[in-house]
Amino acid sequence: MRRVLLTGASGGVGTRLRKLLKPLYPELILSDLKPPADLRPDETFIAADLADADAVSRACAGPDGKGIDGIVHLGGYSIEGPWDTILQANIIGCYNLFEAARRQGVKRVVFASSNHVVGFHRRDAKIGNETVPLPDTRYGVSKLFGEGLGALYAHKHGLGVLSIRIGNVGEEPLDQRRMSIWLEPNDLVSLIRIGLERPGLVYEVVYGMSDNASAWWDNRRALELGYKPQARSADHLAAAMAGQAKLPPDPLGDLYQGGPFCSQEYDADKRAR
Ligand code: 15L
Repeated sequence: MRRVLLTGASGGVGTRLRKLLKPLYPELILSDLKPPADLRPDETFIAADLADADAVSRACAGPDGKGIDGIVHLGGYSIEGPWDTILQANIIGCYNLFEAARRQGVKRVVFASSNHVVGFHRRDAKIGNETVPLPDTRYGVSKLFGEGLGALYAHKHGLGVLSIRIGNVGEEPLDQRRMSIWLEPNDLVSLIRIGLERPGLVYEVVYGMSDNASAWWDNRRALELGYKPQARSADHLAAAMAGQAKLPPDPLGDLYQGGPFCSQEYDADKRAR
């Protein structure tokens, strides 16, 4: 696995990953709508709008047109948004990405899915990767679509695909909800390496979280695939509680794993069932 394309390289998670992946994959190719402000001379960048199939195809051909081995697909719209935004960036964009990967003979795709695929599961439930998805937003639905595409391209077209249902990536858990779903960046790199390098991988879904004592997810599949999370959210409890104290009350969101993504636009209580 030499030539790896990182989409969404200019975003928050992309910025962290770009630095951590470069030593592992020296031929790392970065892509996004615009280059990172601090792009270094030893970094390769290809601009691509995910909704533009030709541009995505050019990115997957690599800087010299000789192709790439693997893709870490972080690109797209990373929170809830208007339908057309989600449609272009996450639905059409993800299709363009997998289709370009198939045509270019890319071996592996790591798809950055999200905890919002299962956001309407309650916090008092422990769920695995076979639990029925309950997306909490149009954004969550688009991530479920991406997981579906990944499964299709793995089983029908022979790509190896890992969907990581990422919790929240950062140096520390930001609040009480993130204590359960926090993913330290180096632990994300460990999961990405499994997706890019584990021999024989066909299609897998794992949860992207560190070693969180209050987790709502049974991540045994990730452990079976060799994941050994190093960071523990319990070591950052004080920081998370300080963040929690600054949040507005959200009794509805507090019931569900997706938190504020569930309470946003919520009006189910206004209908008789
Ligand atoms: C996500 O999927 C988002 O991309 C990120 O911005 C966070 O909001 C995260 O979920 C979360 O649930 O904390």
